[in-house]
Amino acid sequence: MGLLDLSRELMRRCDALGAISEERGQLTRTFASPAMRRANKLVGFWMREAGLVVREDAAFNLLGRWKSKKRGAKTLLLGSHLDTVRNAGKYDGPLGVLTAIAAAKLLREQGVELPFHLEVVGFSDEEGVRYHTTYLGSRALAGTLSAADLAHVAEKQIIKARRRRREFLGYAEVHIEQGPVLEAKNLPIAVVTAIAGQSRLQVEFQGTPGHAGTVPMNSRQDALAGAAEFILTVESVAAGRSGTVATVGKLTVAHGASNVIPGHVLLTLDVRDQKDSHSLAAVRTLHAKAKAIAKRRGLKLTWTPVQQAAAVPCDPNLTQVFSKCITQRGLEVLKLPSGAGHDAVALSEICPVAMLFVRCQGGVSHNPAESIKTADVAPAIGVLADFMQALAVRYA
Ligand code: HGY
Ligand code: MN
Ligand code: MN
Repeated sequence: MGLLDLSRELMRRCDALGAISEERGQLTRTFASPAMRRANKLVGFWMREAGLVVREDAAFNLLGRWKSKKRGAKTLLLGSHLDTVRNAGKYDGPLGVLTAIAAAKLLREQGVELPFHLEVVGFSDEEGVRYHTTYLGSRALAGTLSAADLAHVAEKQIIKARRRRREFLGYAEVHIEQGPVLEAKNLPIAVVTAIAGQSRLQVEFQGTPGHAGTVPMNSRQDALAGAAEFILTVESVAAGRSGTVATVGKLTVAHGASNVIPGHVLLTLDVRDQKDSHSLAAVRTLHAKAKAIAKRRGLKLTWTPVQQAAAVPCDPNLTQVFSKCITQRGLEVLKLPSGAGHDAVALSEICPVAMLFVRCQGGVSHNPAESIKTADVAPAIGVLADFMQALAVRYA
């Protein structure tokens, strides 16, 4: 099968996978849900069709293995995640898994023998929608989950997915850019230099629930009004710090009703920067501002860090191999940092990591309007296959 046929097939597979959801009328697949099991079943079929030996590990990660004949071979891990955010697009995650399957299929059909085992992985929980902590599947595989990480996870057995630390020679991931640069430069793919760090927190404002019709405005402890003031503060603090982004993505009003003054509000806070010192400074500033708002409004503030993921540089050697493969295909090498988090962050704890970005329309992602072009998938599959062959020369 040539590159264009493989790309067309991949696009059809993204459509089929995009129809597997736990929510009617929109694409949502969260950790360990029945929809995720159905997705693993379908992708597992495609892995087998490419000649890979398929299994699901204890963390519900889907793994397709192409065993090398070389004794004592290490393993190259390629893939991305199969879970999604709510009301997601169909390429964030699946593109990376399906590109890896296509590249493996291309090399196997060419009769290539690799001096390393190849494993294609579909991680089970990169987005962290279910437990608000990201990289659950990849951290389980990397063996870096702490007892604290597992405290709120029902599926304790995921810790058994842990692999040997020295097993992998590297991890590479193909992912949509989720930004506008490739489109602006009119390039199909780019190589990733680093992945932003992220701080995920839970913030609660507790006031006094009351009757909307009888409590005078100057004697209210309105938790939602306090949260609203904080949310606008998050926006203005981040807007004032170049390179820092901050988002309140989820807001829950307890016992919400139109005629009740909100007494308890829970919100999520996501703060990122390519420099950890910058995002940590922004979190400290926002904590101080939240305290001041709570004090002035007579609210109780509960500030709970949920997860701190450090910024991760991609491995210069693997990145150089990707750059060479891009050049050999006659394409310009563009190097981009990633503002989005990826499973490569978790894998970087146990092996070198590298990433390839693929252009997506308008840079739109975490949105059903997410879209890519078949013509851009072809060079991604080709470069990934070339990457594997370049490493085969190095590890022969
Ligand atoms: O949040 C992120 O950056 C990724 O989509 N999980
Ligand atoms: Mn993703
Ligand atoms: Mn995502």
